Amino acid sequence: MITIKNYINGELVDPANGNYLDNYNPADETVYSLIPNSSEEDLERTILSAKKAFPAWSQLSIDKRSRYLIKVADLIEANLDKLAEAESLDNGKPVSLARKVDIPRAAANFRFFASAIVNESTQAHIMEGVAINYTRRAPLGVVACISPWNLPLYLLTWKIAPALATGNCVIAKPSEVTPYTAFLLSELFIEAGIPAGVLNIIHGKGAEIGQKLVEHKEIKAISFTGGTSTGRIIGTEAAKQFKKVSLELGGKNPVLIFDDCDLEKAVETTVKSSFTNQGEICLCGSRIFIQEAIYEDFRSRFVEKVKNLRVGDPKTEVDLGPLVSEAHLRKVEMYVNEAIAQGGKVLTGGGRLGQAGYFFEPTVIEGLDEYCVINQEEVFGPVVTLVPFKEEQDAVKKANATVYGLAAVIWSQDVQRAHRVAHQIESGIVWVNCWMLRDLRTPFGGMKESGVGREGGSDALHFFTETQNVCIKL
Ligand code: TXE
Repeated sequence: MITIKNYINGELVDPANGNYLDNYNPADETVYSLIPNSSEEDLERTILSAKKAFPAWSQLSIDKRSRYLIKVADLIEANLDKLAEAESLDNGKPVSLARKVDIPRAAANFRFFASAIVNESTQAHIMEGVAINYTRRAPLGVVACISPWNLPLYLLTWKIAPALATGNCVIAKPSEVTPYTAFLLSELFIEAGIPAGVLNIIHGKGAEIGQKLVEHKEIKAISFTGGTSTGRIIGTEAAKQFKKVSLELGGKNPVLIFDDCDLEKAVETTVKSSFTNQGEICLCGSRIFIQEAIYEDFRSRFVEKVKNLRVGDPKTEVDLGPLVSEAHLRKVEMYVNEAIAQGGKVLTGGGRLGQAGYFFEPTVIEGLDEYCVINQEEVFGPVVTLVPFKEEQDAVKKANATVYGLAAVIWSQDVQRAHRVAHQIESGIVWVNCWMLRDLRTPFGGMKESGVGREGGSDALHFFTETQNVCIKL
């Protein structure tokens, strides 16, 4: 049994109250580790430790801060196998995926922001013969980074890296469903010699210790990724104290397949955009809209490929592992049953697989319009729907018929059409003839109920700093 600890003031410590929560292996439903069920006493210790570390860390030269972050990136890379296995054990994703995507990206997050601060410049506004204005960016102080369970280390580091790079001290709250790689990251921070208190990681329940963290008056900003309903609670709390807040929330992403697309590529990539990480990525396409002329052709090729996906033990060569938790399995089952009750026809999949472990079949449903429950609410699992459309405006209308607006995919060989449609889609990210192609400099985030603000590149550097203009009379 592994006992996960909090990381406070440079040390791995037990929760003050001695209480722990069970942590499950989703592949076999056994409890394999214990997580601190932290209390306000632990939170106060993290706040004190971060406040104490802030003056020295924020005044350290950019070059030195950058070198510290590069050390962390190097250590993540050196521990690739261990971290990938831990991520798979905790979350259920195939080890091969964690090794290829999650862990390399966690290292890339540190490397990217270590380099971004060295290359960042600020503005000057010259009033000829009168005055010079220059803009500086100052770190905020102690900030909170709250991350979800679907890409545990990848998304935690996506927040921590820019926050630390810009000179803030961080209190991170990983998901209680997948705390393991955050714990291993704290060990790497100790090994890298990062000054005590610069990063603190507190484990425990979102609605309890997470909520207390958000409410704490010493927290100057909150960067959150998770469900839309939690985002609403956090946004409301942040507004009361005028805290800066960045919210990356759910999605109900449309994939638009036009009849002039490269069908083979569209089918192949849409299988990935539907089922990678068991469909538990906020960027996964879950509503597939297909132009009428190619609907049947797309459907038969797509369903055939989906039937060939391998679901099973994530330690072996599979395409999908189990869903993250029993509660999540129940939620996915509920949505599929609801879709069937509303008249949906299951083309493949549709249910739980096996007796032990939270495995769910890759599922394709047709026969429902864009307004039914499964096309409105985020399922966040291996379930997609197929819906035909007539022409461009019909596709745009159907794609936008949701409260979400995170990502969209357009498949078409017509460049003019791709631009025209992209500009009408209400989503923060549009991919044309590709999916999940990420340049860390680009703005990342959603419109409508998919979030507030953007992460990535200079947006993240700006979020974690306060802008000050200094005007000097000549
Ligand atoms: O996320 P929560 P859950 C969606 C997906 C999923 C649903 C619920 O549809 O089924 O959200 O997932 C912490 N104050 N996404 O319940 O609760 C919590 O401890 C402060 C989309 O697991 O939003 C965890 O660290 N913190 C998504 C984090 O918030 C709180 C990724 C996210 O948990 C808190 C995951 C509170 N009151 C789920 N309540 C995406 N956008 O990628 C919870 N937390």
